[in-house]
Amino acid sequence: MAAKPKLHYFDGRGRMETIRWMLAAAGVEFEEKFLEKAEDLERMQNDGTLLFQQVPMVEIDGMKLVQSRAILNYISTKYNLYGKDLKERTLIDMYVEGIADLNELIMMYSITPPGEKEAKLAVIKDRASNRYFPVFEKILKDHGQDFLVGNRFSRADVQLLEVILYAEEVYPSVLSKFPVLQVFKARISNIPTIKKFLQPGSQRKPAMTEEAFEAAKIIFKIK
Ligand code: GSN
Repeated sequence: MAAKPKLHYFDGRGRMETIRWMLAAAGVEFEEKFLEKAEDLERMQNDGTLLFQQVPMVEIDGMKLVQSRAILNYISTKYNLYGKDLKERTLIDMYVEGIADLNELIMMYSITPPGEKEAKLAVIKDRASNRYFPVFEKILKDHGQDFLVGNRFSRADVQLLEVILYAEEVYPSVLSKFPVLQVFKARISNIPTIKKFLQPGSQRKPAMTEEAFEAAKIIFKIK
């Protein structure tokens, strides 16, 4: 049996969390090695393990993969979560890049100083309600299928559910005007692999706390 993928990152969401989601959705067990101090990252930077001296890094199938998007592309392709042909794959790419832009806004919000949070939250509310979620509501409504692309479960469904949950953490009523997305959320949350990942005790990470951010700042030497 092939070794389990091994994820190298700090013990928080950041740029690894979507990778955790994707492996979990695919039903793949994985191990994690958490960076705890600056020296843990320095060691990997000095021994040539990290192509660009950065994590996330995932050991999988004899490779040491870096760059979170490349890692997600590999996992999604390997586990048939990336469409049946080039056109479906490109649709999925467009959808997940939009989702990633919203995800990035929410990730940066979580590490924004208190005085600037209100303005950032207003941008998230506007983008979620007026730019991103209307698009996915319409796609699902227009084709009437259970999944975003090709009538089949894909990474786009996984990543949309992930960002819906993050958006709800900062803006609980965000789906109130999107009935189709409410049904989509319930449906994707009930897929057995995802249902398991959503349960307490899984490898899913909680929202970034002040404490976790302070720890990450030390590891990554962020001023
Ligand atoms: O998506 C990616 O994996 C890369 N384009 C960015 C990875 C990155 O910024 N990694 C940071 C850790 S916090 N990431 O979200 C990192 O390893 N910083 C250490 C450094 O020396 O740059």
